[in-house]
Amino acid sequence: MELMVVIAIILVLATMVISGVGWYKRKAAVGRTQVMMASIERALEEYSSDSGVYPAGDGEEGSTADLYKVLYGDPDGDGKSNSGETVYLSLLDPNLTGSKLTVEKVGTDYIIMDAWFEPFRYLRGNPAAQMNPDFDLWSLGVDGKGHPNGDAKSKQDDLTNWK
Ligand SMILES: [Ca+2]
Ligand SMILES: [Ca+2]
Repeated sequence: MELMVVIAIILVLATMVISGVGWYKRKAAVGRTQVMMASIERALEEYSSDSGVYPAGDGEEGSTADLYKVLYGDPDGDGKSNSGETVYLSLLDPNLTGSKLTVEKVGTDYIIMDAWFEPFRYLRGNPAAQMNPDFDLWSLGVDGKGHPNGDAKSKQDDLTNWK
């Protein structure tokens, strides 16, 4: 009987530790994604103050392809910044490993991923759909679903630049 109680206590403690670790990991991923978004936003502001425009984006999975090109100075998309181009965000180097930012080659494009390895979404050039006048940047969060087509619940964990 006593052994059963000890086992039960151990199981309860193990469950607490596991859910605590899960909570901590999730919190860390959220923080990492927020830091990435802040870096991208800052680089976009610098790019726009130099060039007078923001790159276009349709808010779909591949919508950070042009962000990568202009912010990393790689218009030909070969994974290396071109000489003479300004690098606004050197963390976008696709060859960097262990970086805070992850850039993945999808088809012929490099796209920017959040901490859950889901593509960031970027919308610019569609004022009717945009939440911000300049640009929308968001992560779908841990569930990989959300703005604009997901249901209300899927949007709750989204990380966005408009709220
Ligand atoms: Ca290049
Ligand atoms: Ca979500």
